[in-house]
Amino acid sequence: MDKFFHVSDIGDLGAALEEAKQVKATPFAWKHLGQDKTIMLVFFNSSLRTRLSSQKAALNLGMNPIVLNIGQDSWKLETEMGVVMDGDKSEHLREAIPVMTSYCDLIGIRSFAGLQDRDFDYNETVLRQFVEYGGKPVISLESATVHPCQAFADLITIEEYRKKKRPKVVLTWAPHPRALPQAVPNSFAEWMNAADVDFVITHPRGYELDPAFAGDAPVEYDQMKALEGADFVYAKNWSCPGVTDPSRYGQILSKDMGWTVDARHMAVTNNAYFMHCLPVRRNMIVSDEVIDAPTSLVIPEAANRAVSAQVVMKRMLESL
Ligand code: SN0
Repeated sequence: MDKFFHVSDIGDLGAALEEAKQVKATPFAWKHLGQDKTIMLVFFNSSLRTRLSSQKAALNLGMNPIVLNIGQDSWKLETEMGVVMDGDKSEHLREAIPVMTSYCDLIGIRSFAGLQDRDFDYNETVLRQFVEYGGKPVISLESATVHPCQAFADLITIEEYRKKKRPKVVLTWAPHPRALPQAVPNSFAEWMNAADVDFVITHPRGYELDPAFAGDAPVEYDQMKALEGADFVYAKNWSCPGVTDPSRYGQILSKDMGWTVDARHMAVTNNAYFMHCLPVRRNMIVSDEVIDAPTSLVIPEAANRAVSAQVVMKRMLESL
């Protein structure tokens, strides 16, 4: 495996879930794989789970993690080609990437969508430069359009808690004060479409996800109707993906607090588990009552981030 962006990069999901189970049971069984190997974790944006779980996964595999926070610890980096660098950015990715990858064996990048230019974001302009100029296996630690480590951890969690072979999983949009990327819902949709689940998406009109990720998943605009009989409720805010109206890309179209997942919503589900990738805005995305209930999986879901990251790094080390 030389890149981890999409569900297709992991191959057979049954095998990946089986491997996740083994990694979780015996996390130190592959320490030899990472001996004398280095992973560089590059953050253009804030992180808590991704940073810590990636370091933990690397350490479990015997690897040395190096973490770099761009703009704080390093020079500010220019990401666009062909610009006159007369602003605050001192170095171009074109040089910084091969320099960084000369010191490591694997590299993970966090680089959120800028939400200004849909083409720049949806072409994964920053990540693609790491693939092109880095020459080392690349993991997306949430890039412009995907967050595969999160979606894989979500699938592992659903696999652990499901009470039936094919559970109903509902991805619901929920309100947020800021414009957020679509990476988490894009990847969640992509992975759920590939998994053995009955998947439904619900959001206000205008929030349609890019078909490259949403595929043929049914969209139900009536949130209550979508939630009926759900076994897992996955809440997330995202800004306008600009599918139906490209001029509104990255904008907030609704702050309707009627979409905040609360006890009224959970009451129509099949005693569903609540999921969210975190960080979560309490009483915007989800009521205290729902996130504090025993059916909330947010903590085990976050814990599984170390498992998904370890499976991905293990596979990359095995194919070096
Ligand atoms: C990010 C997002 O893509 O939605 C990361 C999620 C893993 N979330 C945020 O930026 C939330 C920031 C906030 O102010 O709540």
